[in-house]
Amino acid sequence: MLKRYKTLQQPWMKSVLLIQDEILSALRDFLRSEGFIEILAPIIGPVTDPGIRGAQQVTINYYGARFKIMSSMILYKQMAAASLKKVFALSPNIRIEPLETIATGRHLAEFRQLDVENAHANYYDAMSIAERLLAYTCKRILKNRRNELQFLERKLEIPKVPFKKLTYQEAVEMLKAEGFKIKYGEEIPWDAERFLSSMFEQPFFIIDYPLSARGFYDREDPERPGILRDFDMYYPEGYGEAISGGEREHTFKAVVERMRLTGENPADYGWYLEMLKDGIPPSAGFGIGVERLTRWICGLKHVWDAVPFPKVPGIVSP
Ligand code: ASN
Repeated sequence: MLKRYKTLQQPWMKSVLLIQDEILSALRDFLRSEGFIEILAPIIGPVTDPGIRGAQQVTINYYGARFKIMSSMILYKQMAAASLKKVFALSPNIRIEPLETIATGRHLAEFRQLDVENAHANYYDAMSIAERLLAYTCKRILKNRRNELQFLERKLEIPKVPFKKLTYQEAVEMLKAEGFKIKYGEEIPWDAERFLSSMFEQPFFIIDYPLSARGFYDREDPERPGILRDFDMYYPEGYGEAISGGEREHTFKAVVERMRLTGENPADYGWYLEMLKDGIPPSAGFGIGVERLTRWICGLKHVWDAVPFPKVPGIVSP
């Protein structure tokens, strides 16, 4: 394998990084044009996102207290949205992914997430922002980085908005019909996710996950107990999950109940629960992984080819 500093000098890698630079400006330009304000995210804190599908958080000793490195800044963006209404932040997240995720080609132990949160919005509003954000980003790449795409032999089209929406139940039924063994209520396994994604030629949403599949912050539909007002967005062509998002459970009582269900200890969530007790507005939002977005736009086999300094699960190099 080439040393990383040599890889960075390869023409294909330069094309990827030039495309990524354009992706980063397109994401910011679109969100600003929609009235979102960029905020700086925390890197460590007493709490972080517990809903990370089997990955482990990293705990550090912070002046004698146990602090976490952000697995996502979701709880913090709710705080910011309570003040500025429409916010976004682009920040690194650390998730010590299980070793077997290396086989998916789409997991990194360190990645960057663009987190978006919109006070008083519902999950359909959040999906509308997400799909238009993706379409705009593709348009910008086709306009300003056409040569680099050609060099990578990637045929990219601007996806057509609105994207198709499947419910979780419909997705599970489609997968069962193809022979996958999935129980209603489980997360969609990695191999099934890849297969489902390969059945589509345009990005699409999976909505309305069951309560048991997600963390405490995705809001349960008051009209449909057990169903969450949330979504994932999938890239087509086998690239799999792109985005997770949803409406937030934001009342103190509901969040404490949900924490008990997911096995979280409310005592660990000091400032967050105090904030909810004081009251924050409802909100909805999502997070999109920048390296996976780059991978899909460039048509790369592995997500670690979509980042200059990758941290691949299980691979430790000096
Ligand atoms: N950032 C995602 C969201 O906004 C959550 C996540 O990364 N797990 O819902």
